[in-house]
Amino acid sequence: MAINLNALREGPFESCFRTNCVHALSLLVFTRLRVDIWAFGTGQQYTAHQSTVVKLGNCIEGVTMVQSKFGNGGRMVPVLYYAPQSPPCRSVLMLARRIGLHLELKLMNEEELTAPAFLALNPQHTVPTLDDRGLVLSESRVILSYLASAYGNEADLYPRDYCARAVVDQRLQFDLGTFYQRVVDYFWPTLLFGASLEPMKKAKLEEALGWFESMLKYYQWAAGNHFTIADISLCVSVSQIDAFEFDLGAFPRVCAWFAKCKKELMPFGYEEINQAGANTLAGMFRANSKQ
Ligand SMILES: N[C@@H](CCC(=O)N[C@@H](CS)C(=O)NCC(=O)O)C(=O)O
Repeated sequence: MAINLNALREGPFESCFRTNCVHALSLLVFTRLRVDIWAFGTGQQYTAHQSTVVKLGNCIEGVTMVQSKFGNGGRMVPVLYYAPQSPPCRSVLMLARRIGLHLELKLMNEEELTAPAFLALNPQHTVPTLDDRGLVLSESRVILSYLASAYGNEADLYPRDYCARAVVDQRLQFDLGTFYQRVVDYFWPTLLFGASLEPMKKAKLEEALGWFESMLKYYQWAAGNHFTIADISLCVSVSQIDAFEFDLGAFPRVCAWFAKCKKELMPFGYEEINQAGANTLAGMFRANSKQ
């Protein structure tokens, strides 16, 4: 089946036409299984594997939309290497549910993480790791933005507008480098090794919570007036300290936002994915802090 170029000018394919690939490329969908792209003038044909999608640069948006329009029949679905209790994995799993993306899940144990085959994919041996037809990504927040861009139909989840997107990216990086990092710094030595909790690290975490409290002053959600992937990432971080019974009483906006996030994510696995994982880590924390 061929898609008429003009028919692509509207609806979900419009973004392809905002880019300069419009004059150079035509998209031809031959089967439900494959998207083929012909470069005008060159006679060259590309299939929509990741490497060619990258070569095609700006056309990536149009290609992925064609793919999502025609579903996964026969195609490889993205593979997610994961561990259910891992906070960064929980955010990716909830996003996948939210955007209706089927992932092939590969549960990883410690031994498998350092096996040569996995190290070849991700030398850092961390989960989540995503393999989408050869595009291998670690770092959950990057996976969130990639999946929302490539497969999401909800414009606000990871906005295209570069100003709005920059705010989302700022919040994601605040979570990665500051907030969630301080959660790990404070709780993980006890969780993993039974070490005593350190008051200085608690103060650092409270400081980060105070900054997040200020960010919520002017917006309904973490990165603006729409629910975004930054809410998913930060919600997982806050849910973890909540499960550790950390007192959030001094941060009323964080508490109100957290309650809204739970409601928003409830249909997308909040209980079975996120709360269950948070409870598992909280159980380990309690057991180790008694030793
Ligand atoms: N910043 C990374 C953190 C990934 C990470 O450290 N994952 C942990 C599980 S929560 C892991 O894979 N640990 C196993 C290891 O480092 O070998 C992300 O957000 O994806």
